[in-house]
Amino acid sequence: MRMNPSGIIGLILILTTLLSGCVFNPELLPERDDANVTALTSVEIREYQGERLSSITDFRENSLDGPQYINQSAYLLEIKGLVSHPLLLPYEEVITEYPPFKKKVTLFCVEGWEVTILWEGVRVKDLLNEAGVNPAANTVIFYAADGYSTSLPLDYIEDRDILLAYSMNGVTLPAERGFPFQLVGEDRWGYKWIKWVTRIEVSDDPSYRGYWEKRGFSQSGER
Ligand SMILES: Nc1nc2c(c(=O)[nH]1)N[C@H]1C(S)=C(S)[C@@H](COP(=O)(O)O)O[C@H]1N2
Ligand SMILES: [Mo]
Repeated sequence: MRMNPSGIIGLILILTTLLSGCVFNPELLPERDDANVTALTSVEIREYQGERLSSITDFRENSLDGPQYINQSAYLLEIKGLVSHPLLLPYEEVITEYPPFKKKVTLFCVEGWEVTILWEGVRVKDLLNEAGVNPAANTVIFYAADGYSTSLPLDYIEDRDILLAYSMNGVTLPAERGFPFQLVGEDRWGYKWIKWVTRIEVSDDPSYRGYWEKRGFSQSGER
């Protein structure tokens, strides 16, 4: 039987999502004493506070260079730029040393689809505060493993408690969804929700343009 390419991609996505659920290792989870944070499970949550959530397989994978497969033990999150002490943080350190938050937020892609997911992650501002933000800073630029980048105002990141998510619907982000981290760019178009984040640069250049912004999409990304 022949399958068209989108059928094959869909099948691969479903299989890899199922597989990542099976090999999900609870040993990797941080220990928490925060009673508000639900322990992560390998089965995704589909309802939160009485409302339906989308499935983590409802996304369309149309990233610029396909899914990135990041090696967790080699991974380091770099925080640099206008900070008093740049940081290089291993995955476990981000997850265990910073307070966890969760939020139900909808991602809207400019292509006309949307997904509502329960995200869990750390606040970007908590990472930035650890690095010590220079008072001249006004912009945060994010870079990813596939060469993608985007930027957002520092005020937005701080005032809105913007999350760097490591879990969606109670499941660790699969590679297709941006493991180890995806930015939860609430109230901004999906192209601001950078996946596979490797570097966060604090800057005083509000005119920096990321991948889609350079190609004509709005700099603010406001919907
Ligand atoms: N690194 C990286 N992040 C990215 C993209 C990308 O191509 N590369 N695409 C963006 C776009 S356009 C959207 S709509 C969201 C959607 O997430 P998804 O690809 O998991 O569906 O990811 C965003 N983050
Ligand atoms: Mo998108």
